[in-house]
Amino acid sequence: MSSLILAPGLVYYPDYLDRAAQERLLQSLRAITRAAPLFAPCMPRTGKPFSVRMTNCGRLGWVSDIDGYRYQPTHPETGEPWPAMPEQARQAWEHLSGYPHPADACLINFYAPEARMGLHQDKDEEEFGAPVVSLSLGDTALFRYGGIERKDPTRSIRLKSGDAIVFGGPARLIHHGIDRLIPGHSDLLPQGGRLNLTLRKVEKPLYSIGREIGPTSDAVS
Ligand code: MD3
Ligand code: FE
Repeated sequence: MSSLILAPGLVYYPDYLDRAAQERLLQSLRAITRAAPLFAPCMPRTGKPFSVRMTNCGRLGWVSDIDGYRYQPTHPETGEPWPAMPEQARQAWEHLSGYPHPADACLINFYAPEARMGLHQDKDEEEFGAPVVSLSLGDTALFRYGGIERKDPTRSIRLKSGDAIVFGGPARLIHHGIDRLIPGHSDLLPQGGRLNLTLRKVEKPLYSIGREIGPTSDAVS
């Protein structure tokens, strides 16, 4: 498996999923969106709709509405618990996160050909010691990332169908966004567009096995 370190804490895995794995994951996502339909989130306060539609799987899901951004255990429209995470998503987290607890949230973003996502930081989680793992399916996206400060310089890379990217450590709180899709690079989604999965540990783990933070055995030796 090839990987490229793009910045401290930012590791890119081009072609992490081969075509057959992409098709299997897409089938799982179709089942998930039947149970937990894509919804159109809107900006807190203004109520301005996002161009990206979303749903979630796993124990917790990220939602945004007029009241704010938050993680919750149920779908905002159906009121049902989120569907379970597909095996491939759990495996990707285990393989790529380097984090000793399972993810508790998997946000599924759907980009129609004109959708975009402005530059932002992900700070709605309690646990910044865990990385965020992203999997891309469908059309290529022009992904932009910068630094901790909004004014920091930015760079762009193309995220293709099957690519994975991991943001941890010093990269966990960098600004990032999707400038636009580049159509016609993948025929995975028959109607075009892009799906992105972001896997996260939202809550602080209830226990720690000592690899993460705090005093270690060094403290008594
Ligand atoms: C860098 N999604 O859902 S994935 C998001 O392609 C989000 O749908 C984009 O940004 C998408 O919040 C980008 C790559 C990504 C995800 C999480 C990150 C980059 C990140 C968290 C911290 C830093
Ligand atoms: Fe983000």
